[in-house]
Amino acid sequence: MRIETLEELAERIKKVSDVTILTHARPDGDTIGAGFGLCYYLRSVGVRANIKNSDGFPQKFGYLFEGYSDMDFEEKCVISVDVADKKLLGDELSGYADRIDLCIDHHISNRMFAKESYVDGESCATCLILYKLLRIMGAKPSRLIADCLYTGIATDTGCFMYENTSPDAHRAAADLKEFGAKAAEINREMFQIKSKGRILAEQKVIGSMKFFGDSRIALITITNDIIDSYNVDRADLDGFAAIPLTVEGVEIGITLKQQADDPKKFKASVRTVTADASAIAANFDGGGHVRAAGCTLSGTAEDAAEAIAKAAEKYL
Ligand SMILES: [Mn+2]
Repeated sequence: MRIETLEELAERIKKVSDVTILTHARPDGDTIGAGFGLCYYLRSVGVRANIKNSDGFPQKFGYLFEGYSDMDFEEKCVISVDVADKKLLGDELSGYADRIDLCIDHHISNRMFAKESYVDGESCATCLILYKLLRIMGAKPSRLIADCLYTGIATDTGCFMYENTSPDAHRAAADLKEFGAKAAEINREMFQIKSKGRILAEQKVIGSMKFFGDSRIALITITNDIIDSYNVDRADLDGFAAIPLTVEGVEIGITLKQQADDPKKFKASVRTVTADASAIAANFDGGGHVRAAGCTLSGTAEDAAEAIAKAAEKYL
């Protein structure tokens, strides 16, 4: 069943007890911020609540859970936050897949797997939904809750740079700063700090940059060699795809990633300023969104680069 309004959601939240909160696998700032934010709020009003994740919570977000420990109770209610599909719960939490009571999410693609769902596809972050919910409920976020919610809004909007950054997101962030969110510290932690290995890997990858189409196409290659020599987490390579488009005058950015199980295969991420990225990817049976898409190419790194650059030139 769909919960249509924040007021209805507030009524629903007022009735919960002994809650387990589920977050999605390979957790990001939004699912972590929403999960801990909701958990701390419920505890603050005397509701027992715990939070779970299949992969554990990365230490990068440690400032949100330093003092956290699980409570002892038998759960009566299961709530998922920022989870668009029950598959995204991951292996460890898969046993919960068919017994989620309430889902709070902002993915328009939400599969409506829970008994009741509040999904606002217009909201840039689940944390923004939670912020509005708490205000409707008359709650004044603690400093820690403000940090949680700020983290989710900042990370899902790329530090307020993506197109999804609504006026509401800025207003919520301003309010959360007044409630004590340490925005500058969080932004530094989330958007500026990188591991030494990551920076050295980026240096190598940037060194691989090639230009095509009168320098309007830039292409970088992440090889297995680079990943292995700098001990970079394969799951954590997403930011690389943004690098080619940071070059002035570049309109199509392509990132090739060599596959661990088959060095003759490269996954390509295509990012564009105005061209149709999904159309470029479709040349190689791939697809995606208008500004971000992907496909897979075979051969050597040079073959893959030549092939996709040649295809991309037609879209300049
Ligand atoms: Mn999110």
